[in-house]
Amino acid sequence: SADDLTRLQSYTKTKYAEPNKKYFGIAKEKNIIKIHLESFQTEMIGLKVNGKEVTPYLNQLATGNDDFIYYSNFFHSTGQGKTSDAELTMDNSMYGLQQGSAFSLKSDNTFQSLPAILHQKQNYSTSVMHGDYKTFWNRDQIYKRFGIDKFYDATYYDMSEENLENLGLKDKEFFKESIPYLKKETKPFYSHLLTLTNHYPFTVDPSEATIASPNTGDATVDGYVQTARYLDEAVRQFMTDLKKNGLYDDSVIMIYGDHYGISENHNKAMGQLIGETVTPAKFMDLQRTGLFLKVPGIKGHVDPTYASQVDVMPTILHLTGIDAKPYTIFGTDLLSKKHRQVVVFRNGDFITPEIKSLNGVFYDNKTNAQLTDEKLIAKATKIKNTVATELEMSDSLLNGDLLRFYNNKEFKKINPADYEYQNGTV
Ligand code: GP9
Ligand code: MN
Repeated sequence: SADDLTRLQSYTKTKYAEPNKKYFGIAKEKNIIKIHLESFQTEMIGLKVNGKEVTPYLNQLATGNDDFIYYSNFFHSTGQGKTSDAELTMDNSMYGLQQGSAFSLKSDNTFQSLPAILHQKQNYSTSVMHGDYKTFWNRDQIYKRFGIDKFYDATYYDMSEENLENLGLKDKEFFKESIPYLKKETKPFYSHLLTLTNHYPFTVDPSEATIASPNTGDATVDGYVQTARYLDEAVRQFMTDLKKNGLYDDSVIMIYGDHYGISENHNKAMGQLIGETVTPAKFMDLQRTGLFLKVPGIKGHVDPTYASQVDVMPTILHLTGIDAKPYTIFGTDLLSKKHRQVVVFRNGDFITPEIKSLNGVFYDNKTNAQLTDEKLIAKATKIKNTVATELEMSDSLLNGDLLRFYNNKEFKKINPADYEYQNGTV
């Protein structure tokens, strides 16, 4: 009801973090290229297998000496909706559902999404590109509610047998074929490219495996190293092509992992790979999926701020000079002095620079030793309660479809009937 909306907004209002004046509007009307790394975990950054780097290109970006800010403590907050939860969170600054995928279950809801805001405020054209068919995760329905103009699905790509691996188009081919589409987008554009090859069960054609298997004896973990390398090469190739086509310099580029690739079932082999036992606390450390952010006018550096996918929307809003205040969102701008460093996981666990909360038990984040200090336990308990409230609020938003009651002066309601995703003719 409208009362539930009031309750929700009196909560989200308390989370508003003012923009940092230094960066507000610095990326106004710049193209935004968003690259979704399937199943990428930053544990691969800097990791060597048999003396060889798994992800040499991303490692280079992660030094901070390239053009990107590397957020080294950036986590996913996805649940059962996996990729679709990551997309929901990135573009709406809310959490996925406790059970199932909001893309499938809440596709008739009203949203006030980042792509729609960018379109309405600064005339961005918006698109998604992906080498799978448009009905997967119900994307062709929910994207209409997000106000996404164009959806280049598999029908826009050459899906010949030799171009496929696992769920769909191979990443290198996908990026190559996406360049002409990007070039045709009306500027400024907000384009979201979703990769696919680094997906369970992590298979790669032997002729395209450019790093030797770590031979842990676990096919999932072994394969992951090789598909992560393939993904790394695909991103490098795409960056080179963006530069060649004049799309690199003046664009905001963000690269992020969507969710873990390696589940608890593979803790033993993962431990062998990283040379460390994967305890439950260590498993939480492995939920870092990373954010690399290039903003014209901001020099590359490493930023250890704790953050998650929910924080991206307010960050992009402020970079483009749109105040996040009128929007009902949960994240806080990464560049704001008031950014909140509590990372909320979908199951109610959380992590801060100081504390891990896992299954009701608190740990020192650095040492992973159980907390004994009364003061810290009291502090952790307090945070745990706000985390529970936060998830409850996000659930109420989705389950009550609360944004339908919100007459936001700063947002023109989306009519899904205005959107239709044609098939490509490749
Ligand atoms: C499918 C792809 C994978 O199109 O995005 O989704 P996931 O299985 O990772 O949720
Ligand atoms: Mn995924």
